[in-house]
Amino acid sequence: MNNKRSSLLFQQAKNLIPGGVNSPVRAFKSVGSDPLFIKKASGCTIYDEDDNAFIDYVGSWGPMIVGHCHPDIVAAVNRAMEDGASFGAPTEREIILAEMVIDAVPSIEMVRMVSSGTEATMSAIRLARGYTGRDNILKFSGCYHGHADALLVKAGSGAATFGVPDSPGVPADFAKHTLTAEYNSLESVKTLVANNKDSIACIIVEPVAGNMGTVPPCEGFLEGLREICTNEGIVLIFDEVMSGFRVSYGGAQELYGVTPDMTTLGKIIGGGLPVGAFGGKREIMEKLSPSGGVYQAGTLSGNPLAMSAGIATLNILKQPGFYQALEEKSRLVAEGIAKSAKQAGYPIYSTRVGSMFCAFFTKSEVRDWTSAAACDTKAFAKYFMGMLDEGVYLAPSQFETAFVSAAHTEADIERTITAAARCFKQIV
Ligand code: KE4
Repeated sequence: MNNKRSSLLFQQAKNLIPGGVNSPVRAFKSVGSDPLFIKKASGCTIYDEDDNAFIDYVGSWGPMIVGHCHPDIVAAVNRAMEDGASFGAPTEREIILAEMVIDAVPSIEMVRMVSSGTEATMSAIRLARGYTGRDNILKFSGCYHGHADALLVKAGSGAATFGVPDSPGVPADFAKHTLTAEYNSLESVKTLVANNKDSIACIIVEPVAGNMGTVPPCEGFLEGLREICTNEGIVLIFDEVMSGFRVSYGGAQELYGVTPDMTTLGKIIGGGLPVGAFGGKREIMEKLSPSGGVYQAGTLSGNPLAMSAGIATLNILKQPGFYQALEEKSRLVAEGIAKSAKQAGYPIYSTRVGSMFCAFFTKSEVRDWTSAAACDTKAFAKYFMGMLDEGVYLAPSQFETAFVSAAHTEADIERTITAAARCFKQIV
């Protein structure tokens, strides 16, 4: 595949931008290749700077659930742009999107818009701390909630329940307030809660984990977290930045029937423009400035262009049959890839929730970070590069999720499965 222009641009970018990218995972480091520079996209196809075309399963890491350049979204953003890009003042579009989010998401009675998922989770944690008067938070290994200091923390060694920084630049004093449990292990949560009685402000969890690959919640896990938080006065936060409006119109909380106290959103509700949101019970949200004392702010929060793209996107998602059609396409592609692996004699562990799916390069079950981390990432890298050569663009890491959009056709799915069959044969 000719990627001469991408390579040239990458060399230029590396002199100007750290690592040549504005977000680390885009650098293709874990697959040992230079990244492709993307010029444009349409539907489920992206085109790089060397005019190679790819069937896109990254979808900008989730936002592009209706496909790239959907005419309704392009028109909405163009109309908004003609009225003005940003005012730093309240607008009617913020009310319209807020109402749509509140109508859709069971836990949300009030919502605040921000400009990224990181801002949403960082703000939700501060609000939970302000609401409870408690300092500690609890997260799960393998879950990613953006790059706020409190969340770039890993479990302390041995019996130490306190967190330690997971990145230079995060003070130990911050990290010690973050406790880390094992995903799908209520026992690990109960132990930490018992050892830190009445000091935990919130538990934040991806109700469908999408940042260690796609890992569904085990039976009873979410219900168990709900019970623990209710009994202990802990704010339960579902980080649905990825799963929100993805696995169903009401998100994972609608799909699994478990209602958190707060929810964070992003990605899809901005239709590809910068957005994040956090919302929940009125009694919690009203603690937020200026109605309450917990401070949070943002120059471009509720930006008219992002609101317009979000409104147009949700208007498409709420059409009857949207998720049923997406479910069928997603089932076909995930099962087709798993079948190709099996026929090639290469064992993968395949997971899927709605239009989020993952092929784990392991023959064992994957239910948490420990089991995900045991995957053969070298074999995954070979598969990734093979699929790229076949014209299929997957996330450049074993520990990410693939996304199907409404724009993927049966022909795209057939091509993907055929490509996978060839790639697995090369790996065996
Ligand atoms: P942003 O700040 O990247 O908008 O959102 C952070 C975030 C929060 N919560 C969840 C569940 C997320 O998945 C994310 C961001 N997802 C990654 C994909 N694994 C974004 C890709 C990137 O970091 O470039």
